[in-house]
Amino acid sequence: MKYQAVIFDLDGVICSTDRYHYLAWKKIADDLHIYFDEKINNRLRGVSRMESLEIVLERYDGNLTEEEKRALAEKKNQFYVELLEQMTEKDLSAEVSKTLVELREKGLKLAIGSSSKNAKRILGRLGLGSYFDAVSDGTNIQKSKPEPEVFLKAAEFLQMEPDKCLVVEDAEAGIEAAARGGFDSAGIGEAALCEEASYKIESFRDLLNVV
Ligand code: B16
Ligand code: MG
Repeated sequence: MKYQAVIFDLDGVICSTDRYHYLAWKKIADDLHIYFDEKINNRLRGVSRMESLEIVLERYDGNLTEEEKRALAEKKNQFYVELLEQMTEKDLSAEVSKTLVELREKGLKLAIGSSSKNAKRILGRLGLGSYFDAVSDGTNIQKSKPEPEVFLKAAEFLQMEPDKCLVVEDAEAGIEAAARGGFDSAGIGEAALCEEASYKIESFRDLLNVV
């Protein structure tokens, strides 16, 4: 086997919370009369909450203090967390769940590398609360993707060197983070178009052919 561990991004790889992020940011944008659409939302993938807010505010004419910005980010998160309440174990696809089991049966360690501060809440809702060998997320990093910190921490938690781990990502920022950290990466969805991705996969199951 080429790798001893797989580090998964969460939003967009293990589950689809992008719709909830979209709806929550849309509410913030509408309140401020800022134009916001799915295309802009795509730029928020893998990016931290405060950096996402800055992208949303690119089309805002007024001036906001740091305190006002923090309040907006907090409000967005409240909407988002309310939407997450709708998630259940049924939101974990059979393909993802089967593939995780098969990867583990091959002897691979499995970890999460997510920019989200809600990662553990989401894993809990999906019934994966204690499934992974390590969870590195927005709560244990200073710099989010495309900085490699979240993946380097995941490797450290697993006590593995980056070259023994494969990162799976749906966002360009995540593929770049993996490359900067010395990890090979598998790009899925939009990230499959990234030149820097070591492998381009069409579906989650294809990972079984990569490791
Ligand atoms: P939160 P990932 C990322 O998760 C999302 O893709 C990104 O859209 C979001 O802004 C970021 O988490 C922070 O999320 O507001 O919940 O802390 O793709 O790295 O798993
Ligand atoms: Mg993602």
